[in-house]
Amino acid sequence: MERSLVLVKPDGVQRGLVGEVISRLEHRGLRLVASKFMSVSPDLAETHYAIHKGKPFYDGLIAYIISAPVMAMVWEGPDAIVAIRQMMGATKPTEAAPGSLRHDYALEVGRNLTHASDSVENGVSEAALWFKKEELVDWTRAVDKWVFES
Ligand code: DAT
Ligand code: MG
Repeated sequence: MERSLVLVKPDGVQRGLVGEVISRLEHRGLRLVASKFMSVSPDLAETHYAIHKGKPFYDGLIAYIISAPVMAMVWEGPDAIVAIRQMMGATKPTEAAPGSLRHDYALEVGRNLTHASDSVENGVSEAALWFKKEELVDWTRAVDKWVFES
């Protein structure tokens, strides 16, 4: 079972798309582990996007992510990293596959609606960065056996 941090970024929150993102993740069969509606501090934004420091879009990216609240979540499932990245679509919305969230709801890379962890290791570390251990809920669903093969 893999875990991914998922953010509905400020544009998604402002545009009323939190429910749409959650709905798609639920319908796919992924299991919610944690959620928190929150303002993002500059410190958290800089740690989260540390890998992009120095790139031309970095300052704009930090300004964007702290500009309004986000919906932060952790979702899990088999191959959750690939499955969720596929649902988000390519970073640049005009390159995102039809049917993906970024294709269906976004136009610009600087307003691309969501974040999802890009590797199993980053899923673990990003979940730990955004959530306390006790905020991550281990649970089973009655439907798990109909979604997860084992
Ligand atoms: P992703 O969010 O698909 O994982 P990323 O980790 O490469 O993409 O970049 C993080 C965010 O930074 C991305 O969602 C939007 C912004 N970004 C990335 N590349 C950009 C670019 N070339 N111009 C402007 N913003 C960019
Ligand atoms: Mg990324």
